[in-house]
Amino acid sequence: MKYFDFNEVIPEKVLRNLQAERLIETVKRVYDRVAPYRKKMDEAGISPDDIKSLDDLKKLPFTEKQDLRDSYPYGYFACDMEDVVRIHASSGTTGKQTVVGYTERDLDVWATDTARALVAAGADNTDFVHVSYGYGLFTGGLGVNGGAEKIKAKTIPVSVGNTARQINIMKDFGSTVLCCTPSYALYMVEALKEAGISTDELSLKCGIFGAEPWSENMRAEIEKGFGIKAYDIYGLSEVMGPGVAYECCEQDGLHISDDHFIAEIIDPETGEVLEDGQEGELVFTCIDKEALPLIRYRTRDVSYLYKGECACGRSFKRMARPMGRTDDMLIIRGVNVFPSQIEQVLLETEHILAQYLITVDRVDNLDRMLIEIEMSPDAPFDAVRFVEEKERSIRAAIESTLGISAVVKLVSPKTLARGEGKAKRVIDNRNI
Ligand code: DLL
Repeated sequence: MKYFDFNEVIPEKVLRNLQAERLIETVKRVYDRVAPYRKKMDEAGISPDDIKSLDDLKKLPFTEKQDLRDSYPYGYFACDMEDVVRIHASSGTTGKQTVVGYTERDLDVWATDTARALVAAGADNTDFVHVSYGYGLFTGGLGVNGGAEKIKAKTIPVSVGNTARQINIMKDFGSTVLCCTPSYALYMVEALKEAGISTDELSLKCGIFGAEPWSENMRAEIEKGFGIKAYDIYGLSEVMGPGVAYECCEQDGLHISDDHFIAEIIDPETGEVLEDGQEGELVFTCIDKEALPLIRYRTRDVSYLYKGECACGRSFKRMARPMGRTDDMLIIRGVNVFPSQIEQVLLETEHILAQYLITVDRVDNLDRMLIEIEMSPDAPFDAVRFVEEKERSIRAAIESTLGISAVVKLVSPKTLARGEGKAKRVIDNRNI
C-alpha cells in the first residue's frame, strides 16, 4: 500500500476546487455558529459572501491561542455540544489550557490523516504499531492510535514512560513501527544499549516521530541506533493533533493534508502572506472540521512551503520541518512550556522574587530543566531547611502546573544577571 487514500493523489486542480468549496462552506458555518468569529468578521467588514475563492482567504482575520483562551473552554466550538464525542487540551500560556473538541466525523478524519502518515512511512495491516506518545488530554497517543487502527495494524497503546517495560514489550510483542517523540526515541536507543539488547532482537522497521523540533542529525542517530527509517509527523492540537502534515519515503518536506487544512506562510510582523519558498509563520485554516474549524490559526511555528511536486506522487503541498517559533514556547520532553506559566507559579510563592532563569539541557537524550530563582532579601536564605523546603514546594507546584519535573534551585538575592533590556529568562543549551 503506497498511499492511504485517493485524495492524496488527486489532480492539483481538483484539490484546489475541493479546498475552495470547503472553505466557502466553513466560513458560512462559523459566521452563523461561532459568536467570536461573527464579531471578528463584522469588525473587519467582511461577510461570508465575500469569500468566493481561495484567493479570498487572506481577507479573513487571524485566530490566535489568546482568542481561544478568551473564550475558554468552548467558545469557538461550531457544532452542537451533544455532537462532541472527544475533548483534548494543550498547555495555555498562564495555566488555562486550550480546549479542543471533535465530533465522531472529526475523529474519523483525524484517523485518516494519521493513517496517511503511517502508510507513507511504509506501515500496513501486518504491522505492530507501538504508540509511546502520551495518552490522555495530549493528542499524540490517541491521535496516532486512531490511524493505526484505521489501517488495521495491530495497535499497541503503551503510552509514555517506564522505558525498561517499553523495551520488553517491543521485543516480546514484535513491535514493527515505533511512534514517540524523537528525543524519547533516542533515550530508548541508549536504554537498549545499557540493557545489552541488540536491535537484531527487535522487529522494528520504521518510526514516526514528532511533537517537538528535531534535526537531520537526530534522524541519523535514531536510524542508526534502531536500524530503522525515521519519519517526521507534525501537528498541533488546535488544528487537530498529529497528522496535519507527514513525511513520505522521499523524506523531503512534510505533506500537508491539504484536503482538510489550508496552509499559508505569513510575515509574523505584518501578517502579509508570503510566497512559497519564503520563510515565515505557518497559519492553518481547517476546512473540513465540524467541532472546531479554526480560521487562519497562527501556529507560531516557523517554516516555509515547498514549490513544485514531490517524487512520491502525492499532490499535497509540502512544508519544511518547523525550524523554530516566533514566541517563547519551549517544548520539553514533548510538553509545551511557556516561561509565563513558571512565572505564575513563582508569583504565587512567598519569599522569592520573580527573578528567575530557566536553563534547558539535554542529558543522555532526556531534556532537563533547571530553574534558578532569587530569594527575596527578607527570606532567611541561610537556613538550610527553609531553602530545601521552599525548593521542594516550588518543584511540586511546577510539576502540577506543567506536568513535567524540574530541578529548582534557590539562589541569594541579586545573583542572577540583569540585562539592560528585556530580561533573559531562558537559556536553551539543547543542540538539536
Ligand atoms: O504536539 C501534536 C503531535 C503529537 C504532533 C504527536 C506530532 C506527534 P501540541 O501539544 O498542541 O500538539 O503541540 C504543537 O508542537 O505547534 C510545534 O511547535 C510542535 N511540533 C509538533 N510536531 C512537530 C514536529 C502536538 N514534527 C506544537 N517538528 C507545534 C517540530 C513540532 N515541532
